[in-house]
Amino acid sequence: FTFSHALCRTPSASVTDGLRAEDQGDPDASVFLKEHEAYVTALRATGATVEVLPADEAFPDSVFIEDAALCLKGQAIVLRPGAESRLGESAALRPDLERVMNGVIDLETTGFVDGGDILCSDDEVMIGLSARTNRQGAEDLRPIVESLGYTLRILETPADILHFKTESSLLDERTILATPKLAASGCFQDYRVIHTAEGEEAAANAIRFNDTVFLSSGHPRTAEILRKVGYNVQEMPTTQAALVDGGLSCMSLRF
Ligand code: CIR
Repeated sequence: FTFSHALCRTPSASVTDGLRAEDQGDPDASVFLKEHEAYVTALRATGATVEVLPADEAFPDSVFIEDAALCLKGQAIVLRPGAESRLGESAALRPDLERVMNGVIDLETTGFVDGGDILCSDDEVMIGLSARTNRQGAEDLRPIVESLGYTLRILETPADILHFKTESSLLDERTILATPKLAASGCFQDYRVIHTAEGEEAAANAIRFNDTVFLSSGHPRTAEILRKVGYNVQEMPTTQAALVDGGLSCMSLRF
């Protein structure tokens, strides 16, 4: 959770066509832009260098840059997102990864992996199978992450959750914030788990970025729980990302 850099992408005007499980109205592209700017500013305030790539109108969901790649130990692994409209995001991002990372490794697979299904600690990469990430993709990722010194654990993302990290995030080396529902699957037994407060499940898509835990606004009881155990919590509005099933972790690659 200590990072010197992040890579983000400006939300496109086409974000109004972003994928969503349930339609609660289109996001407003200009409000999205403002929330995104605040996000970038907050990451920078931790001391990190944050590069913001230009919007890519061809891909409505490209603001959710985390799904197209995984950054580990200075290397970028170019993934294969599982939604048809998002498959091309990887190739579009690759030249930038070549430029900013020490090396780029392509996930060669006929399967699929979305970065949102991957939760990393210092020594372990957990990958949740979901509607976007299948076993073939996960198995083909295994040798790559093992060659970088991590163990890979394949888990199940419960059926009605988009991504594994929609409902979990790393708070520190041994602590995970998760919804009671995801934690109940037993996948975090080697970690200390802090549950989101009832009715605040969306708070689980948080990010620990250097000294700060960024939490989506509107989850006061979860914020309180985290502050009580000593985390420095900063709340950030994600109202527009939420309309297209996105949250804080999806909007950056951290390295
Ligand atoms: C999608 O359905 O792919 C986007 N609308 C949301 C992606 C959110 N990404 C993430 O949780 N890592």
